[in-house]
Amino acid sequence: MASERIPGRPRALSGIQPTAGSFHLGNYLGAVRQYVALQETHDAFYMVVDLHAITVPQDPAELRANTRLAVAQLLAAGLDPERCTLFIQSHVPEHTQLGWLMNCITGFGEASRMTQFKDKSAKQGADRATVGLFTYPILQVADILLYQADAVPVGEDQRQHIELTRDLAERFNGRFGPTFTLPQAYIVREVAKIHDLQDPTAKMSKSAASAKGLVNLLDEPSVSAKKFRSAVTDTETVVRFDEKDKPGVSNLLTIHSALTGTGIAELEEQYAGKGYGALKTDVAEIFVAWVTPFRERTQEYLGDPETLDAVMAKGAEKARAVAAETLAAAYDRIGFVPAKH
Ligand code: AQP
Repeated sequence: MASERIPGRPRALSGIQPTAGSFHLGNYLGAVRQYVALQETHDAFYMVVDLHAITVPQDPAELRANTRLAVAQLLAAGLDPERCTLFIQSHVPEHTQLGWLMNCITGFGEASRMTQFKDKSAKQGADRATVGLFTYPILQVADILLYQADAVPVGEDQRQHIELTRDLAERFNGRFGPTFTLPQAYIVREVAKIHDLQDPTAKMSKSAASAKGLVNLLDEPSVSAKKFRSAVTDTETVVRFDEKDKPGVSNLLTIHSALTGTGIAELEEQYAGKGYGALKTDVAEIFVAWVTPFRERTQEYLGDPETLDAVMAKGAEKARAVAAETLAAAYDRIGFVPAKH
């Protein structure tokens, strides 16, 4: 199958890790919602990045289950395999192959400056961090360049990796001739960093020390509602968006606005004189109303393994057609003798 670009449509590429039994609200608002929107305007490729998942220890049975669960959640969120290419990263071997080329043009110091590695290895304990965790941003570079992506929808935490991708693409193109498209990060400012409900200065993250501030989409909605109702705010009572002095309230306003489409200024007016209790209760209710059908759809997809398998097989075939072409060009430019079959 030859790969052809869809005329007039830029390429988008992104990935999400199958490292938990549920996506969290930060994953959804910061990234997955943009995946769904971009399938209307872009030639979009989205993958469940199981190769990235194993940079930290994974139980094999859980990894397999979480990978299928991730696909089910992406479909439940609105990805349509007729309008985008949805696949599993390890089904496309070109990712690791191009990853090696990228490793070989990356400076050790350059890789050492990746803040995600520093954060994640600190959480692991520095002596337990793997070489895979150290080089995962470089595999991510290969993920993006393989598809000649123009846009990469991600949260703010990934911005540095997109910069590295541009640097390495430019370096390769400069040394070996034009091969790769230079991508842009596609980051929606308002939702680029959803914060932990208990520690609103920190990013909502599955590996937070406490799960009290983490909203998992597949948790019992009543559990999440309680987390919203006990979200940390501040000692004032005025509902006002001020990320510096009122990070907890601002985070709740951001989530409210993202789920209802109401502007922040309008929300500030709506809650004038009402206090934080009303805001927390409303955000809890709004979230529950949104997440309930999402959970049901996820369960439906999980209960239909043939459809999931068919989606993954079709996605891998479409992705490989594009990836193989880019890898062949990169192998040729770098000076590898072509294999004769
Ligand atoms: N809090 C967040 N706000 C906005 N976007 C976020 N993303 C993650 N957390 C937030 C975005 O979600 C996408 C997929 O992320 P991932 O699968 O790479 O997971 P992650 O970034 O490793 O998520 P966590 O929960 O933060 O995991 P740990 O704790 O392992 O670091 C990405 O586009 C990411 O930007």
